[in-house]
Order: sequence, then C-alpha cells, then structure tokens
Amino acid sequence: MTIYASITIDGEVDHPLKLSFDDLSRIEPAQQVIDVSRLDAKRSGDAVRLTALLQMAGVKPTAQYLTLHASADDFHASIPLAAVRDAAVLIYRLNGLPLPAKSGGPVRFFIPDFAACHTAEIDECANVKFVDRIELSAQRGRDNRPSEEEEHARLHQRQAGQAG
Ligand SMILES: Nc1nc2c(c(=O)[nH]1)N[C@H]1C(S)=C(S)[C@@H](COP(=O)(O)O)O[C@H]1N2
Ligand SMILES: [Mo]
Repeated sequence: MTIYASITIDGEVDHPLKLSFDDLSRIEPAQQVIDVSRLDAKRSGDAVRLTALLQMAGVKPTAQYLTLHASADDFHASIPLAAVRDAAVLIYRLNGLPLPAKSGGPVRFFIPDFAACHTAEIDECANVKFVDRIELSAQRGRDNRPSEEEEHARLHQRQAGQAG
C-alpha cells in the first residue's frame, strides 16, 4: 500500500493546507504533546493537537463533521467535530523520526478517551491510522468503519497481518 508522508486539511476551511513531517515538527511547542504515553500508556511517540491544525486552516462555522481519510488502505471515519475538537491529537513522530507504518504512521489520529469498538460514534475504530486527509464538512462524510461484529473481527485480523 502507498502511504503518503503528508497530511491535507480541506473542505469547510478558509485555507486548505498540506503539511509535511517538518511542518508538523515546527508547530509551536504549546500545541505539541511530547510523549503520548501520558495520554494512554499503550501509545508512544509525539503528537500535535488537532486544534493547531484547525486554527491554521481556519475552520468555517459551517463545519460540523470531521472525516479522517486513509487512502493507503481505503479506511474512513466521519465524526462530529465538536466531540473531538479539543481532545484529539495527531501522532506523527517516534524517537525524532516519522511515526512508522506499523504504529499507524506517518500520521495517526488519536482520541485519548475513546469508547470500545463500535459502541459509540467516537470509538476506538475512529483512531484512524495512515491519515492523509482531514476533511471538514457540514454533513457527515465517508465512513466505512465496520458496523458488525463479524466484519470488525475480520478487519482486526487483517490489521494483525499487516503489523510487524
Ligand atoms: N487506516 C486504518 N485505521 C484504522 C483501522 C484500519 O483498518 N485502517 N482500524 C481501526 C480499528 S477498527 C481499530 S479498533 C483501531 C485499532 O488500533 P490499534 O491497532 O493501534 O490497536 O484502529 C483503527 N484505525
Ligand atoms: Mo475497532
């Protein structure tokens, strides 16, 4: 699968952006989360706050949904913006280098207090790996998170196969 090393923010924003690893690293220290294991013991690496990217892009008041696109494996999740606006982060760096694919890099969306898989709109499945585009929209966007237990189990099996 092709994994893009940059992330695009577009849709209902004043200035669509495309940010590289260096661009993310240069975001002001107040917006960086150094060592995400402080948010979740199972995660490692450094992140930037979603709010930093939203501020840079200038989110329009019409934006109600945030859609996370991973074109590498055609995975998409669309969630209400208000619910994740302040808490979500994008993990992009591990030991000073771009986050490796096996950790969901180069960029991985992460909501610190996610619900168990498909128990709510914002669940663990919305922690999209290989995110290359964040789209803001007035209506819910593309979402192909598995809705059924069996489909979900198959997805997890595929992911286990991809890792390592
Ligand atoms: N790009 C992409 N992101 C994804 C998935 C996927 O298949 N592709 N699976 C989701 C699901 S269903 C879950 S539960 C979590 C699992 O994350 P983990 O493998 O880091 O535990 O990643 C989510 N992010
Ligand atoms: Mo999941």
